[in-house]
Amino acid sequence: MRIVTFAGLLVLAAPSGAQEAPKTPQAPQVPDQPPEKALEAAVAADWPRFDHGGKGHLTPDEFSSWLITLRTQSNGAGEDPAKLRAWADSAFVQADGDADKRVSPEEFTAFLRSKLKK
Ligand SMILES: [Ca+2]
Repeated sequence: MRIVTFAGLLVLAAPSGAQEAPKTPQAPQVPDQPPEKALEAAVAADWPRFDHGGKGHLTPDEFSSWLITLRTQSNGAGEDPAKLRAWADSAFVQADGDADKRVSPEEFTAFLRSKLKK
């Protein structure tokens, strides 16, 4: 009996709440990337495929091939190549904000962002 009583005392003496499982912090919710970040990440991921030689900018040809690739991915193939090229050439002028005939990653991202907002 003494042992049982002693055990009972221990239980009674335990501070209330000690039996609760420790609170595990909620895993932080990982929100979907905001579109801006997703866009930057997508540009960064694909940049090496189109910036031949890792120059850090796109030539008009590289820009056109990237843009036409993106457009073909979303619209499917079958558009008139000459029209696509003319479209891409005019887009290059829009994207090349400082008109140095090169499109930097920042210019490219800004250009795509401006298109996404529409
Ligand atoms: Ca430029």
